[in-house]
Amino acid sequence: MGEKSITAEKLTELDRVLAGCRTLLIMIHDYPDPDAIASAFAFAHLLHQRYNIRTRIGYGGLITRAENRAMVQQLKITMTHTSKLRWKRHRSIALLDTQPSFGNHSLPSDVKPIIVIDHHEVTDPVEAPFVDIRMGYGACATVIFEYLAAAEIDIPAPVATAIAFAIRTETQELGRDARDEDLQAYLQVYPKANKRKIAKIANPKLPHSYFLTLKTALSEARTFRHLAHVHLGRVESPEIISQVADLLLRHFGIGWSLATGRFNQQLYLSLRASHPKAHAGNVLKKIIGHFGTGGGHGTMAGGRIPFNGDNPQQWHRLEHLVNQRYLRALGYKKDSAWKRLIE
Ligand SMILES: [Mn+2]
Repeated sequence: MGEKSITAEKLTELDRVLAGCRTLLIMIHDYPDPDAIASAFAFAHLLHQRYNIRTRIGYGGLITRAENRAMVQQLKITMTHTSKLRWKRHRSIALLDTQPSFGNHSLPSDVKPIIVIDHHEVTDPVEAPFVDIRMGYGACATVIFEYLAAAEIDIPAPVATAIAFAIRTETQELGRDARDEDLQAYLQVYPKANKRKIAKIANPKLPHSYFLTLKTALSEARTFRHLAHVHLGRVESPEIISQVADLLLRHFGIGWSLATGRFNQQLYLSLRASHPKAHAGNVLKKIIGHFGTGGGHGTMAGGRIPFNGDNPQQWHRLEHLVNQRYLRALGYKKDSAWKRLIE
């Protein structure tokens, strides 16, 4: 229950930081997932109800994953792409579900947020007038829920639905990197959530490209002992990469999975681990090193390596290097022999 009073204290601090504020831009990470989208949607509700602040939700990248598109459509969540934002017009900015140093958002480096709320491990100190980072929370949406609860604000069905779906997906039904706070938040929003909409959001029609990527994933995946990896090559959107990493991890006997994809002159990486204390964020940092940026939690992490390779061989070399560093990060010889998952 100690966490509840922390939120109450933070709410008082938020009151001070937002005094006199009339409009605010809520930024989330690129290729936003349900947790980022729900966090922004719920935070907008808090800011409107408690401070009468008008908000806009900004994001970079694309929203191509069918589930995420369905979420935005079903819950009528209005979001603005960064290409349509003029930074000078937004004096107050909140950054949610990520941190300024992470490199996975489109906030220009000279634009400083006044609020940062997140649940990923802190790797670089976060400087902002208001910072609330709850490492160990399964979902950022849980943190925002606690603010709504502490402020005793009614949660309407669309917001409850968004939070419920976010917690569910981000923690794989409350089983992955989730703690009691996530469960408590889920139990409180679930009765108010629209179950028919959750079903529609969770099971949308999938585009043909999804099945093409799955084919590549299955035929190109390699394993060594309890490690699996696949390089998907060029992808239509980075969102598919984490889905493939999740899928490979489900293979019997696999404890670590790494999926990569080439997109926009960057190699995107998604790392997953079965063991709850695997420190996937640290392992991914070892793999990426100074080549790029990344972050994560206990069993999941993501990052990217900027790369200007213009021929396939250069990309292959980078992917090969990633394999070696993956093996080394987990204590194996860098030239261990990978085998095809499916011959
Ligand atoms: Mn999150």
